Amino acid sequence: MAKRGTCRCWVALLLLQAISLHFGLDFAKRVGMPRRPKSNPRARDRAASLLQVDSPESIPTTRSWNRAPAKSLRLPADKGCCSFRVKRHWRWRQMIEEPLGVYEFCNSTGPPRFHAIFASAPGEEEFLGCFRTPRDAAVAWDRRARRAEWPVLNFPVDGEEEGPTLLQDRFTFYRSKGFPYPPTSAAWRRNQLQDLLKLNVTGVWRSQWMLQLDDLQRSPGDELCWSFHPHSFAVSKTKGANKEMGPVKKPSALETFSSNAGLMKSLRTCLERCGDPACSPETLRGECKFHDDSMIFQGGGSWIANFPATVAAAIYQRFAPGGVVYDACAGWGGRLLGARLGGVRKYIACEPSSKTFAGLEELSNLLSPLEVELHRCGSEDFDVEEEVDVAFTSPPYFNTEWYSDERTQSHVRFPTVEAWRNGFLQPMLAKMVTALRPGGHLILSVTTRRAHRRSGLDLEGDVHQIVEELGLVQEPTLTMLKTGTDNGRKGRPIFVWKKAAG
Ligand SMILES: C[S@+](CC[C@H](N)C(=O)[O-])C[C@H]1O[C@@H](n2cnc3c(N)ncnc32)[C@H](O)[C@@H]1O
Ligand SMILES: *[C@@H]1O[C@H](CO)[C@@H](O)[C@H](O)[C@H]1NC(C)=O
Ligand SMILES: *[C@@H]1O[C@H](CO)[C@@H](O)[C@H](O)[C@H]1NC(C)=O
Repeated sequence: MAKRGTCRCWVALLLLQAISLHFGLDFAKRVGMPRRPKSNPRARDRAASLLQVDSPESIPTTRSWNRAPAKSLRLPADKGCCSFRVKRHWRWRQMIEEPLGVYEFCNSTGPPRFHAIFASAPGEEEFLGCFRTPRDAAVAWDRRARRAEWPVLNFPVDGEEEGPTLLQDRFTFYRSKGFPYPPTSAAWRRNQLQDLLKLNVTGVWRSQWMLQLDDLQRSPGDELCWSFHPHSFAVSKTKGANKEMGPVKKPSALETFSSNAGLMKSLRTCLERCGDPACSPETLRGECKFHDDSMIFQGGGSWIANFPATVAAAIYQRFAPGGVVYDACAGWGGRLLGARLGGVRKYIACEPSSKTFAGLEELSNLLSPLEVELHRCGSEDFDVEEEVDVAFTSPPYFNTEWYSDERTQSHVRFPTVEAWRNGFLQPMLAKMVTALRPGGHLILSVTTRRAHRRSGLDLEGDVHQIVEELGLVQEPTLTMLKTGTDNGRKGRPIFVWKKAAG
């Protein structure tokens, strides 16, 4: 538990805070070692009242976002800062008590330094500087947080909440409630769909070839899709396709939640990076996908992503208005939901995982008047019976996501890169192309990752070679921008080909 200071100490800190704000960080840097401020009693009352709800579903969701999957933030190694290379190992007490936004790093030559890191926008982290003491870093972080009207702070003044003291309460709450699954009631699902149908999906086009959402990691419709796939939180990503040792699984969101370290890290970042003092189920689910279950702060969780429904809707609206579409690997339902939002007449798809298939069937019952035809099989074996206007999918990336151990999973049936390419990727693409009407479009969301290349899989290259051999003509590539502030730097490509008319 956090130590409580005396009342005098708290007043002194308030003063100090005001002075340091006034004179800038140089002053704060000269102040000695940090002392924990007294916790804000009102914040604690509010925290307590938040915890008196019966079900996690009724905790209000405040403004929040989830970050992009693990990436290492490049920190300047000059000015006495430490490089990012040394990962932070926590002790349990530190996890609860350390100020928000402060990361201790050190290198073999120098003393430890404290870096203040602020999440300035979805997927964007801002480096605020490195400091001699945690307190200095915490003050810098608070100052930035106030500018962003962050509701949780290290050194709160009247009416603000103190982050670290909330952690223990949240931890106890979620330990007793269990994993914060999304709501599943019919009424909740209907409301979600009603709201989604009000969206103007045309607005997702930022220019002719660019699609943009405020936050790709948390896009409209995701929650509705997850509601039908509670098993998605038990899915693991793998660390590449190591040929000798076989794939190494990362912890799933459920495993991260189940470990004390994973849950505490996730709750910390709900406060410090998502600005969600309630640590709502929605925010926490995202954070559990980001973190692993270790005492090291390194990301490392299984970021299982859905294809954004509104992006799919915008693509369908443009390439297949009122038409028939085929999705060879349906996945979590982002494109199925997108077909409804984009005014498609009929959606045909394959999905071999039995749990995911069941979820998609349930989702499709909600989506009339969209006609839905789902097939529980691998798409390498499936011939579409009618002509389609668009064949659009995001195929599994060999074995980087471990959806299920069933034999129908492409990476289980074809366990080597070579066999997977010839046995799954090629026939799937050939059958998609066959299904297309003359003048119809093949659309694929694929990227080659470093881990793929290391294990000899160049998904992007292979897909291009196969589709070219199938005789399609490539059209300009669409870019799906990752955040609202991205200017095309981090976009993900969506490739488009056209089948010759006549
Ligand atoms: C398209 S999803 C990847 C997640 C993705 N971002 C999405 O769009 O939801 C990959 C899906 O392909 C499925 N899959 C695996 N083997 C397959 C096969 N042989 N044929 C078709 N789909 C397959 C997996 O079960 C998984 O649901
Ligand atoms: C290691 O720490 C020393 C002293 O703080 C610093 O001068 C040096 O630049 C650091 N090196 C790296 C690689 O961070
Ligand atoms: C939807 O958004 C587009 C582009 O942002 C705009 O041109 C169009 O008028 C909007 N449609 C409706 C019904 O608001």
